[in-house]
Parts: sequence; structure tokens; C-alpha cells
Amino acid sequence: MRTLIKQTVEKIGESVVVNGWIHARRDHGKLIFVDLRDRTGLLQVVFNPQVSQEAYDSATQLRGEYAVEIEGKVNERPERLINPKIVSGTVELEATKLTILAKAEPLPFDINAETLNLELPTLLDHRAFTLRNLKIQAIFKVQAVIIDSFREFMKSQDFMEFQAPSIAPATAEGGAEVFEVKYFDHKAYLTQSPQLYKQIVMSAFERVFSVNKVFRAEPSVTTRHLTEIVSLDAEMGFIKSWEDIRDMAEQTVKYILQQVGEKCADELKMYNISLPQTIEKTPTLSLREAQEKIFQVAKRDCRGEKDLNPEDERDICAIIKEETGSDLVFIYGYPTKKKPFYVYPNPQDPEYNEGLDLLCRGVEWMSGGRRINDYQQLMAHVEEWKMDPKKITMFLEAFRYGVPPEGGFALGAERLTMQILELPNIREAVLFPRDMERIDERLSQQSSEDNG
Ligand code: AMO
Repeated sequence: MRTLIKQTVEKIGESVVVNGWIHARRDHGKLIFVDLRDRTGLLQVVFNPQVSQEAYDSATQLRGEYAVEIEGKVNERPERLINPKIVSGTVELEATKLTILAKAEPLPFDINAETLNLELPTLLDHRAFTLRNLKIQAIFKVQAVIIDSFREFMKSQDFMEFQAPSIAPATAEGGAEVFEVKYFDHKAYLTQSPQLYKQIVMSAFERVFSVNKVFRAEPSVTTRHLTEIVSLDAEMGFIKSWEDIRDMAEQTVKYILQQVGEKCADELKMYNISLPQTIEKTPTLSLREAQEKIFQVAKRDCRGEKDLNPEDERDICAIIKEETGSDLVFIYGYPTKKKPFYVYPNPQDPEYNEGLDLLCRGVEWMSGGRRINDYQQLMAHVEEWKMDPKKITMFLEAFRYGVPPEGGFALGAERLTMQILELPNIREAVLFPRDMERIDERLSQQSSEDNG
């Protein structure tokens, strides 16, 4: 029966069978040392010809990333040879039998080098191979915890998970950033957001959430935009005000951060980073207050602009961090006309809406807010925003039958992953990133080959 590497420490003196990949091999005169890697960590294995000549002879063939099965005896390491950096650092395996399960071709580069410092295109071109690196694997362990924690928290608050479609007859968020698909003889779109669907489902179930792929035809190449994103969406009815949405979003994000802190201590250590700091009550500023603060403190005048640009976002986050210690800040109240038709205008000041963003360390993590729930008001916006009501009849129908005050929010899973681990580029936070220039392979290369 297979023993996992992390279990070997409980099997001192016993004979075990382990499976894994050759992470590194070192020949020391008459002995061959191998670091074996499985999904639980690393184990040092020693091949000694005096213990098994046959195993030793086979070990001379081993190269990086061979998949193997090794039988051997778990020996306790003397105090001075304990390696606290690996999960099985108190033991070592003395091999008695080696079976090669799968050979590996010579590696394009040493993926497990301590100083591995790959250029992003190389990292992504060789994704299938670079995923063998433990530090790269850590990114996706953290991401899995982020997504699990979102689900856990939503469920703890009585939200029901639903499945949203990825093909829609109309765009929810407006703008040109949408992929058109040929749908038999018709035109359809990949969903930019499950927005309209989460509102419909909410109108029956009250509290709903989804974990969904969404698609944005982002025409620019930046360090924080992708064309395919995992969107963590929530929607809730019977709210008193947009602040209920803010508070739910705040608790959700704090839960995610706390879970990452608890469950990913080793991964965070590999990146040598600390989690974003939160405080009891995350600061909330209106857009105009934020612009005024940037003017006062950073001495840059963005007052009157319709949104915060990336520099404004960095500045306001830095100012709030300095003033309060919080890495998170909510900004609410955007110009009504600049946001999608469904966002609720502030009744006291209808030029501005009750839409909301959450920023962390200079990057937007979340958007949300209160929605229009009154049918007449919604229809007026549909007209004003020049939407075709026939394309959203299903959405509009919901609002003819009693939709309570409601709102919701969406977090970008890759943005959180990137920011938590302080990765310089969002593409590192995606297994198979899609952008203008890449679908697995670089499109420019592909098209020149196609044309060639
Ligand atoms: P928004 O368009 O702001 O809001 O998207 C929500 C969150 O998704 C992430 N995000 C992206 N991440 C990477 N690349 C992109 N191109 C990209 N676009 C968005 C961000 C962003 O905060 N329907 C509303 C949400 C709502 O009101 O509930 C919406 O889609 O983290």
C-alpha cells in the first residue's frame, strides 16, 4: 500500500512504498541521493549499494521528473541532519527497490532550481512543465482556498449556489468588451458577468451565489486584465440599503483572508509576504471624497473625473493605509451614467449611484452595490441606456412580479490571488491565462505560422 510522503514521519523503522517524481538527484561517491516529490511534499531517499545493489543500479538511470515507485525503510535522521524546510525533514528513506513508472525527456530547464526566475512568456509557454515547481503550485493552492472560502462563507450566510449560463443573447455590462459567438444562425455573446441571471434567480431564492467563468474582450494588455475570469458573484434581496451589500462583501473578504492565513501558511511563507491588513470597520469613501483626499494629500487633481484611474486607485489605497492601517477601502457613489443600467441611482442625488467598489493595495477586487428593483424605473433606464428590451425579456419579467430592494457584488478570483501573493502580473495567477495575445500558445506566433 502507498504511503504519502508526509506520512513517512510516523513510520520510523517501517518498510514503506512511496510514489512520486524525481525532484533532484545528487551522487555522493558510493551513495545516490534523491529528493522525491509527491502531492504532500518532499522526501530524501538514499540508494546504498550495500543495502540493495539492484536498486542502486536502477537509480543511476534516474533523471529529473521520472515518475517512480520506491520501497524502502524509514530511518530517523540524526539531529544535525534534520531539514526543517521539508515535510519529512526528520526522516530519510533507505531504498530497497526502485520501479520506474514513467521516464521523462531531458528537461528544458531546471524547474526546481532554488533561484528559478523565469520570464513570464517562458513560464506560460511551458505551463504544463512549470506547474511541477512547488512555488508555482502554491499559487493554485491559495486560489483553491480563496474559492472554497467564498463558497463556505456564502453558504454560512444562507446563500444558495446556482449555475449561470455562459452564452447569452445580450450583454449585461454594456461596452464593447464582449465576445460575440456564432450561435447556429444567430448572434450570441459570452457572458461578461452572470449579473442579469443572478438577479433573476435572487428574485425567487432571495440569497444566491455563483462561481462562474466570465469573458471580457479586453482589447488592452495590462498586468491586471484577462479575457477569461473566475467571477465570485453574490446577490441578496430584502436589503435596507447599499450598506448591507458593503457589509456582506466586507465579511466575505475578511473570511477569505482569514482562511488563507490559516490554511496556506506554508504557501505564504514561500512568497515571503504578509496578508493584506484589515481593521474592524473597513473605511468607506464616496468617489468625490476619495478624489478630494487625493487632491489634498497626493496633490493630484482628479476631482470631477468619472472614475478612479489606476494611479488614483494606488494613491487612495496608500493614503487610507497610512491613515488607518487598512489595506482595504470601499469607494461608492459613481456617476450614474457611467455605470450599467441596473445600478440604483441615489434618490437624494440621482446623478450619482449606489454602486460600490472594493480596492486593495491599489487594485479593484470587487464591484457591486444596490440595484434598481422597481420595474418602471428599470424600464426608464433600459430606454435611456438604449438597451433592446426584447433581448432581456426574461430579466425584465422578474421585475414585473415583486422584486424587493436588492443588491450584490462580484469578486475576481485571479485579482485576489495576484494581490494576496503580491504577484507582479495577473497571468501568474491563472493556470491557463487568456488574453489578447495568448490562448495557451502565443497567438502572434500561431498566426505567423498559420499564414506562413
Ligand atoms: P466588474 O465588471 O467590476 O463588475 O467585475 C467584477 C470583478 O471582476 C474582476 N474583473 C477582472 N479581473 C481580471 N480581468 C478582467 N478583465 C476583469 N474584469 C473584472 C475584478 C472586478 O472587481 N456585474 C458586476 C458585479 C456586480 O455588480 O455584482 C461586474 O461584473 O475583480
